[in-house]
Amino acid sequence: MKRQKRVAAIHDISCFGRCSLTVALPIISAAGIECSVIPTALLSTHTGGITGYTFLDLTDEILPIASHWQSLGLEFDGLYSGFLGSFEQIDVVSEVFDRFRSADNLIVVDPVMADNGVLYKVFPPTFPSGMRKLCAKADVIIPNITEATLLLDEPYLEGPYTQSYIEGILERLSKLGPKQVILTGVYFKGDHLGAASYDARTGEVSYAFDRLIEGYYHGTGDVFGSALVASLISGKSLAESTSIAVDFTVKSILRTKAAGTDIRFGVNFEAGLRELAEKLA
Ligand code: PXL
Repeated sequence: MKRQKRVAAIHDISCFGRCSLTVALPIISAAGIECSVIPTALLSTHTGGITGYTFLDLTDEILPIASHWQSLGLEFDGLYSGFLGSFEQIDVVSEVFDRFRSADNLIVVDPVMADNGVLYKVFPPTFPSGMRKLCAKADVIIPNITEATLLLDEPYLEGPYTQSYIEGILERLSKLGPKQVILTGVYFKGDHLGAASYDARTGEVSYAFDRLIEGYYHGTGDVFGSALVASLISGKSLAESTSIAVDFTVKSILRTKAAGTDIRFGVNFEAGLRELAEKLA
């Protein structure tokens, strides 16, 4: 019998606020994929627009967890990293990738570190150069435009963007190592926002756009990344997975906007899980 697909998600646990593992677990599980976790840090909430949060760095737990898994002979179809709890964790997660990489599994790195032109205040200025090394180990990376420019050591530019600028970024990012790159926060002139994907092996670029929704909704990068990983591991193509992830994220934002809840508390992705599960079944 073929083993059920299995992903290891390597993110923090923000106990409240719908991001990282509290998003990755339900979304990946909804696709019928077993989701194991390596928590990178434990926080009472995420750090976006909320003060006074608790923070426990779990760097020292990561390799012992990996070693125990290895002793059990566990294998993973995907490894998916996101928010890391310390600079040192970059090398530690890189080692986890080395230990669990196989001929046909997928390593996905979301280089969570910045947005709107600024590096998150919890990270030192050296963080992007470390993240660049981790991205070099990935098969797929999913930066937003700010993260992409930090990875490339290029100045951050405000949109609207041109197609040649976006496609240049995609190509330069793939030269760092990952053969597939998905860039989020892409918009040209008009009221559409979405993601661009690039497969360096075929040269194929594709775009998935939806309407632009005003406001900064927290955790949407993790909702997008988790839906993307769920789709890719379910066997959908890069372009189709990108479009499924954009659709899932936009519907989650629209539901949240209609409900008028605090945008720091994450988006209502839960109500979209059934539809996602049906699409990926
Ligand atoms: O969604 C990204 C993210 C994940 N985890 C924590 C964060 C953030 C973004 O701010 O603070 C703890």
